[in-house]
Amino acid sequence: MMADRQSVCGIPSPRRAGQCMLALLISASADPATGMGATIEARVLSSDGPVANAVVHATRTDGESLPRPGNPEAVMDQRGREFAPHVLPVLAGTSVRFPNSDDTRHHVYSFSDAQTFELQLYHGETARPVTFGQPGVVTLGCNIHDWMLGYIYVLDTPAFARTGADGDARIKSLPPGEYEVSVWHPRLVDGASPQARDATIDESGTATLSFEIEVSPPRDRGQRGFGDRDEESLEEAFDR
Ligand SMILES: [Cu+2]
Repeated sequence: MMADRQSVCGIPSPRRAGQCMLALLISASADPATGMGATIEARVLSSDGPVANAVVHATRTDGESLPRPGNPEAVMDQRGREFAPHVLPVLAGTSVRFPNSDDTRHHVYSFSDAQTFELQLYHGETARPVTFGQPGVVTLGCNIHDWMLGYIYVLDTPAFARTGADGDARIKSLPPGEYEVSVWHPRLVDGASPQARDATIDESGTATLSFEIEVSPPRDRGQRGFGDRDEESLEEAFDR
């Protein structure tokens, strides 16, 4: 084994071969665009277990700024008559496309203060992109399918990730430094927001955090509205 390492690295000393392996591991974990390899790993739990669709977000507390993408873009799909993903975190200024992957038309709207908009009945890729400039929660609905419910969480930091079904989220490619990490979820019980946590990450390091939050039970499709409206008549009414 050692002979293989030496031949890969081209360095005869066993000690230096070890250093070479370490250097390879660090460069492999660093983001090629930023060269930064630090990570915040967060696990979000409730009393019922792992919480999916929570947004873990971080800001720097050491006075340094985080690199921001030039023209951020994101996608909120409509698939199986649901928004996909259910929760989409974006940096303020992000242009979001709303493709419709279903064979029925959708009519997407939001009355939220952070971004009021409407995309009238459409198929496929024809809806205009919407730019979300103001941090806050944007709640999405569909005029045809009352149960369709989605969220765009607009942040003023580029450092964020959404939890999967396992309740885990990873914010990757961060510069080392000091951070404050918080969690948001659309069904957070009022007043039950978790305390923000401080995290210090050194070069190519990982900070691991765990959050306990309290969320209200999800509503199923039948509870989210009056069910499937008369699609044909509504489509005709809106189809102008
Ligand atoms: Cu719809």
